[in-house]
Amino acid sequence: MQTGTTLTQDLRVRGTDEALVRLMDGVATASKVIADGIAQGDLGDALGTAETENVQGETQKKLDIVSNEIFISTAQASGAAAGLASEEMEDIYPLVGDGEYLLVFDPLDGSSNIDVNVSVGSIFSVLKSPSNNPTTEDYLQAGNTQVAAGYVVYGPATVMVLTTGQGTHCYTLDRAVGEFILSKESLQVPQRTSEFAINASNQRHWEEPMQAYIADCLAGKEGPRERDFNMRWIASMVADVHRILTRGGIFIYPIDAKLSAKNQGGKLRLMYEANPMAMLVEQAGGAASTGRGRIVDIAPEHLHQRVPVVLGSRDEVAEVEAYYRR
Ligand code: P6P
Repeated sequence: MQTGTTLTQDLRVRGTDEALVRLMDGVATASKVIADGIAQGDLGDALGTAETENVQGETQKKLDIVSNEIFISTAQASGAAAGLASEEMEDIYPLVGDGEYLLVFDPLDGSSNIDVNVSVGSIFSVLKSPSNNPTTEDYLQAGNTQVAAGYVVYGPATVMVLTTGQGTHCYTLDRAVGEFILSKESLQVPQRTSEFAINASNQRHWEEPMQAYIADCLAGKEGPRERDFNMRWIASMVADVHRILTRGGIFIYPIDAKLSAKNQGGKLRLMYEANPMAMLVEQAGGAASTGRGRIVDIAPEHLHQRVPVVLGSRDEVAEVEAYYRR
């Protein structure tokens, strides 16, 4: 009998700060509990809709609330975080103790997919805390200051994909042992792709450069791109990004007239969706842009700020940016 390198062993081998190891171990514990709740499906009592809405005005699933609470308790138990921010909570959440990090997370992204048994995920970002009693402003740090970023995809396998700035690595949950085991090191996103991911039902609302870019992809060999493209859209960011980190592609959630009309800068949230995914993709040799500039260079203005997201294969992200420059 033998097992591979566990998450905490691998982090220590990479020289990771011990408090950060403890925080990541807390996230791993939270995700094991969440994975179990999801796997029970309708047999468990975690599915179904709660009678509440989150700060985004979205109806919450019971598991959204349970997942948020699990992240809070495991982060507090780690003793490594001074505070938390979550998609499911309007305000920051101070923790007791003298933790040196801030954990910013979406505890269960794509939860509308749970009822139809499609992969969902948890997304998290780690920042340094400037003080023991961080204010909301202390969380508003650009993505290029992230200490670590990752997600857990709850799919046929439960896989954590994590970067601490030394590449992007995969850890697969060995349910028999109850440990995340290093399963893929140093992911590399192929530079070139012929596969795009976008919710095409919003096409009439897109800005002109995005309409032109997608139209040219759809024109295939006879069009200006001179090759055929494939499309995928799971409508679960973690699942779409995992595919792109694994085999390449470009993921796009652009700003559109509907979102602008609601005074929203996009659909996806900067602090706990776009920034962590951007770090993971860049650490794997890909690119992450709003279409007009690098996501991790954005100076955040508020906790639940939304941004357009164009990320994945570096050459294709550059192609989209070229359409916006024309
Ligand atoms: P749409 C899930 O609700 C989410 O936040 C992301 O996980 C996903 O990529 C996107 O929204 C799906 O949006 O408009 O296709 O339902």
